[in-house]
Order: sequence, then C-alpha cells, then structure tokens
Amino acid sequence: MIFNPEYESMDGKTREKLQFARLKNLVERLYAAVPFYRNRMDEAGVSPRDLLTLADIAKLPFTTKDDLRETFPYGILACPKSLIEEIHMSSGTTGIPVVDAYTHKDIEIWGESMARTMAAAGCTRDDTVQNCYGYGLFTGGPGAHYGARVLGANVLPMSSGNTARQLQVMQAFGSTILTCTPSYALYMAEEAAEAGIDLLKLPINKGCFGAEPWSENMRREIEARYGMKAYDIYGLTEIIGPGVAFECEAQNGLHINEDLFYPEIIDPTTGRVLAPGEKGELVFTTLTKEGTPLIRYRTRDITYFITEPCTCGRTTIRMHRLFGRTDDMLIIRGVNVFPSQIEQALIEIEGTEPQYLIVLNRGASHLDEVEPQVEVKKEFFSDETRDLEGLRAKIEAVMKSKLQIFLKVKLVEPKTIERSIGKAKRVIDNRKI
Ligand code: DLL
Repeated sequence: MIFNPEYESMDGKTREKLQFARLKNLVERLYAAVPFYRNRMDEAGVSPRDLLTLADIAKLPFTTKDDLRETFPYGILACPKSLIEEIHMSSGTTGIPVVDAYTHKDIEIWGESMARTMAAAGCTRDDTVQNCYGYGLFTGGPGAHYGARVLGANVLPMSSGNTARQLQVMQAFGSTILTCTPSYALYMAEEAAEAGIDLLKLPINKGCFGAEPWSENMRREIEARYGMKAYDIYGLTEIIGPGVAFECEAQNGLHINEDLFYPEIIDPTTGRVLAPGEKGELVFTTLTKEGTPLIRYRTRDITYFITEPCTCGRTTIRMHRLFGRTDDMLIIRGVNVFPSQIEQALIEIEGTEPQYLIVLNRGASHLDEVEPQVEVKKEFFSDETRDLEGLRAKIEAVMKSKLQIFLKVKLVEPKTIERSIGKAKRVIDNRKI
C-alpha cells in the first residue's frame, strides 16, 4: 500500500519544485541561525542567494561525520533547546557519536517516513508488529514504534534480546510483522528451531530489516525460515533514523523519501556529483527538519540511483541496496573488498551457515592478512561422509571466482560465532596501528 500517494507518487516536476522551495527555506534558515553553517558557506564563498535552481545545491559545502564530532553535542542545533523533545545518538561502527535532536515536528516527520516504510511492506492497522530493534538511544526501536503508531497497528515494544521471551510473545500474540536487524532475525529463527517451534505455522508473514549490511541470500534464508516476505529498510541517525529509504513489493531498489531527504551520489574522492547508475557515496540534505538539519551530509554509504519507473506506482528515486561503506572497505593485496561481498560469496555454498567473521591480522611481512571464518551447518557435522577439506576448498574456490583474490578460510563448528541481538559485528580487526 502507498501510505501517502500525494508525496510518494508526485510527478517529477512538482516534486522538484517542492524540493527547491524546501531547500531554499532550509538554507536561509540555517545561514541566519547556525554559526557553523554560516561560517561554512562564507568560507566556500556561497550564500543562500546563489541558490537559483535545485542543481545549485552542488555549490553548497558538504557536512561530514567529523564536523558532527567536533560540534558535539549541540553545535548544529538550529532551534531553541526548549523545542527539543527527544534525542537519539549512535556511535556506529566507527565509535564517533552523532546526535539527532528532534522537535515535535521532527518526530512527526519520522513517524510519517516510517509509516511509508512499513506500509510498503504491507503493514496495516490490522497488523501486530513485534518490534525487536533496540529501544534507547538507538533509533531502530523508536523509529519502527512511531511508524506502527501512525499506521494504527498494534505494536509490541520488545526491544532486542531475551530471545526465549521474544518467541513466547510471538506465539502468544500472533505477531504478523517482525522488525529487527537481519542478523537477529536469523538468530531468533535458530533459537526457535532449537526450541522445537515451527515458525512456518505462526502468523508472522513479513519483516522490515535493516541497520546493517545483508545480502539477497540472507533474505532468502530469513524468508524460508519464517515463511515471510523480508524487506530491506535503510536509514541513519543523523538524517532521521530508519525511514530514509525502503523497499516496496517490487523489491527492485529502495525508494527514498526524497521530498524529505534530498539525495545525491558523489565521487567520494573528488566530491563531484555523479549521474544515476554511477556508484558512489550517498549524500543527504534534510529538507524539512527543525532540530538538527543537515546540508549535504556525507553518509559514507556506497550505492547508486535507479531512475527507471517502478511497477509499484511510487515515483520516488530508488537506491540500490548498499554495497558497503567507504570506511568498511578492506584493501587486500590491492583489491577492494567489502565484508558484505565476502558474505555474499559464502552464503551461497551449501553446508555453511550465514554466520561468518572476517578476522584481520598484520602478518610477519607487515602486510594485511584476512581470515574469513565460516560456520558449518550442524547437519554437515553429523553427516558421516563429511569432508571438511573438500568443503573448505570449495568455499575458497567460490570466493576466488567472486572476489578475484585467494583467501584462506577457517571452518568453525556450529554455534561458535557469537550471535548478535543488534547490529552484527562481522569484522574483527587485530591489526595494531
Ligand atoms: O541503523 C538506523 C536504522 C535502524 C536503519 C533500523 C534501519 C533499521 P545508525 O545506527 O546511525 O542508524 O547506523 C546507520 O547503518 O549509515 C549504514 O551504514 C547502516 N545501515 C542502515 N540500514 C542499512 C541497510 C540505523 N538496510 C548506518 N543495509 C548506515 C545496509 C545499513 N546498511
């Protein structure tokens, strides 16, 4: 279902006009009220008057994660503190705290964005949402909660963890939609199997998963274990939390809520704006936010835009599911590799679980060494004809063909890789800087 057809299915020209009017208003407001932005624009020799078309956004300076760290906690606040109603924060994978301070209107925008997201996955007021994203400073729990509220669905505010209780609640209340990280969805499925609970017999039939990289294969695995349709949802604390972009039933890229969050793709090295189809770093401008608006914020996430019309009737631009982050990229013997690519290669191989770790070491020759550790399925271990060496050789060969480099793989026993209830930690970096 399209939650807000007026904005989601708007014709392109009308949307551009709306985006431009909102952009102009935002930039004028920030130039007048936030010294950080005024200084930045002055240094770059631009002023709000230089914005004559939407494309002129490229004249404005970028905002980076380092800027947010340097101005922590309130340096970019654009409204009186008394108007702030809620604060969220993420230290992300890089340990740098970033803050989103929400006014009443910002929370409404968030609820609207998440209602669009969850409606696209088929969520209606008749659904029972089991929300196992963490509640707290993390945006996942509250974001899905506000979306469910706007849709009028019944929400079970579970937060993450206590898996036995999650399964008990799922059965007792007949949850129909699951919201959590994809790695936690898989973990819960494993625990269900262990406890003899047949998820396929439960009413659960759809899920909104995000907050961490996952692959098509992981999607298939989740869908098979729960008997559900699994949707990818994307967002980040700085921009609003979850609700920035989401998949529709066509699952051919993620629709960006671009009337609220203006997207660009840039070359991460030169900062040049790239054309649709060209892969680069995703950048957002929050067109309507009041508390902590951002101009041309560099997300470090890598994707490209899809502009072909979508069969669902939404006209918003789509982004391909993420390829990784500029700061996650490993350079192994000169080849750029993302952890998600390693996963993608691994998970297709029969006999392995979608559980893996990538351990980075600095070898004797001071070169970076990578050891993918892959968990083997229980059935494989109990199989009399198991051939661990054969399996390892097979995995290494598949990875070599997909990644163009040879990586020596370590097979580990079932259930030895630590499970996560939130964002999974897939890379262990033992290199001493
Ligand atoms: O993870 C917001 C969120 C919550 C999104 C729940 C979806 C569901 P942060 O903690 O600030 O916010 O982390 C944001 O997580 O820049 C991406 O690198 C990564 N990420 C988020 N969604 C996806 C996704 C939340 N669907 C960072 N696929 C982002 C891959 C994702 N990576």
